[in-house]
Amino acid sequence: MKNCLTKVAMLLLFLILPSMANERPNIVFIFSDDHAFQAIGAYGSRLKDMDPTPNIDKLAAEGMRFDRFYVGNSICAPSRATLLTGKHSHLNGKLDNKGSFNHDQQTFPKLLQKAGYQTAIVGKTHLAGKIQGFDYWETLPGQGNYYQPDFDTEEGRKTYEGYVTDITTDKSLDWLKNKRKSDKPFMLMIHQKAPHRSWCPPLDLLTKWDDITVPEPDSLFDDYNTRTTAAHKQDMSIEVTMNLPNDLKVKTPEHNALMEAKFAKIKSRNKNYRPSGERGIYYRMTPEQRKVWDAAYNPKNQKFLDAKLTGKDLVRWKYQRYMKDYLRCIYAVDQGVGKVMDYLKEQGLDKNTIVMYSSDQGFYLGEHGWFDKRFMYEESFRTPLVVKWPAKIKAGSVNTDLAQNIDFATTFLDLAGAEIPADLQGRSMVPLFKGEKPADWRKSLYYTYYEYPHGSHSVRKHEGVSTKRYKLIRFYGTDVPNGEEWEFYDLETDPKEMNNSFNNPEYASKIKELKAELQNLRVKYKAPELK
Ligand code: SGN
Ligand code: CA
Repeated sequence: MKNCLTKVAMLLLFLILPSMANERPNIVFIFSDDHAFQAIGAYGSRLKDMDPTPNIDKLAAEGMRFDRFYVGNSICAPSRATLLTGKHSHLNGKLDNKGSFNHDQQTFPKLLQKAGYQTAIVGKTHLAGKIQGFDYWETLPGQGNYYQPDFDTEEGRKTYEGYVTDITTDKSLDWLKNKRKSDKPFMLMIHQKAPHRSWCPPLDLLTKWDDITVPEPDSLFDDYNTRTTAAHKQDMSIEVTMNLPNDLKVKTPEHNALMEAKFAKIKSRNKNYRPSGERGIYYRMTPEQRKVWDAAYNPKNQKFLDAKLTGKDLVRWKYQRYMKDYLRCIYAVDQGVGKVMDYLKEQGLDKNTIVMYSSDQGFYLGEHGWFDKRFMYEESFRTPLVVKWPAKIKAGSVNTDLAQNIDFATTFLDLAGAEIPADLQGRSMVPLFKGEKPADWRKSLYYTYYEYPHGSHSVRKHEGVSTKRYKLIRFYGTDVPNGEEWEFYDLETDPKEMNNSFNNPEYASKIKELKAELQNLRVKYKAPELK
C-alpha cells in the first residue's frame, strides 16, 4: 500500500512539475543606453509635452514606475557588469569602460539557465569578450554603429543594412517568434544602443519636432558657484565639448571632403574597411541614406551657418539640435517597446511576462550646461525603471523606495524561483512590485566613479552616500592640497543640486551622520577606502 502511495505521489509530481515550470514568469528586459528619466513622458519632465515615449508611458500606466532607482557607478560598461553580477564595481572587477570584464565569474543569466530558463540577449553589451550564460546572443561589438551595424553572432561577425534600433527590436522579436522553445520560461534582454552619443536618429524621423522649441533647463548656464573643482574642470559641456560636425551634424563641404579623402586612403590599404565610430557615422551610410540625411539637415544647417551665432545664442542652438536628435533616437527605441508589447499581447504572453524598461545610467539634458553622465548628481545617478507584471503589480503605481542596479540580478533570480547566492549585493525588488516594502529595506545608497584621468570628459573620481533626502559626495585625488573635496546637498530644499551646503553649519550634524553612513556602506559592501 505504502509503495503504491509513493508511486501515485511520484506520478502526481511528474504531472505537476512541468506545469509549475510553465507558470514561472517570462522576463523581457528592455535596456537602452544613456536614456535620462527626464526624457520619459511618464516621469512628468519638462519634455513631456513633446510626447517622446508613448509606449514606455503606456508600460508605466499598466505597471509600476520607480522614481528613486539608481546606479552604483554612472557609466556604461560598469553598469552592465553590475546588472549581470548583482555586485558593485569593486567586486565584479569592472571599474570603468577601459578595464576588462571577467566573463568566467558568476552572473545571473548562468544561474537562470541552471534554473531551467532560456536566455537570450540582443544588442549592446559593452563587455569585450564572449558573453556567457545566453542560449542565444547577437551583440554589437563595442559601442556599435547606428547605420549598417555589425553584430557578433555564434557564426561570426555579420553586417546588417538598416538602423540599429529597428534591427535590435526585430532580431529580438524573431527570437521570440521563431527561435525560442515554447516549453520553457524565458529571459530576453533587448539592449538598445540608442540614444548614445552622437544621437543619430532613424532616417524617417530627421525632421520630427523641427517646428518646436525644446524647453531649456534652468541651469543651462550654471556657473558652478559653490561647487568644488570637479564641476569646474569637467569636459562635458554643451558649450565647449559638444562639437558641430559629429555631435550636431553640421558638416561643411570642406569637412566632408577631408573625411572622404581620409577614408579613401584607409580603404586603399584595406578594401574591407568601413568607417565606424562617431566620426564615421555619416560615411558609413549608403548613398540613398545620405540623400535623405542631407535633404533633412542641409537646409537647417545652412540657416544656422548664416546666422553666425555666438555666446549664449550658440549654446541655445546647440541645445536645441542636441535634444531633438536625442529624442528622435528615443522615439525609435519607444516604437520598439510598442512592437514588443503588441507581440506579447497578440500571443497571450503578456499575462505571464514581466516587461521592464531601464537604462544603463541617466544623462544630462543640458542641466548644469552638460551632456554625458558620470557625476553623482541626480540626472546621471538616477536612471529610469518601469515594470509591468499584470499578475502582481497594480497598474499605474509608483514606487519611491531607494532601489539600485545591484538589485536586478537578485530580482530576476527571485522571479524565477531560483536560489539566490549569498554573495549577491542587491535585494529582490519583488516585494516592492507587490506593494509590500520589507521593514528593513535600505535607507541609503553607495556610489563610486573611477574613470579618471583616462577616459572621456575629465570627471574626477568620487564616492558618495545618498539617503532619500541628503547626499554627500567625496571627490578624491583632485588638485587641492590633500586631494579631497566634499559636497553636500539637501534634495528637499535644493532638488536641482545648485548649492553645495558642505560648509553650512546648519548641516554639520547631518554631514557627520552621512560620513559615518558612508563608512558603514563601505563595510557592508566590502569596499576599499578610496584614495
Ligand atoms: C564615447 C563618447 C563619450 C562617452 C563614452 C562612454 N564619445 O567615448 O561621450 O562618454 O563613449 O559612453 S564619442 O565621441 O565617441 O561619442 S558609455 O555610455 O559607453 O559609457
Ligand atoms: Ca551608457
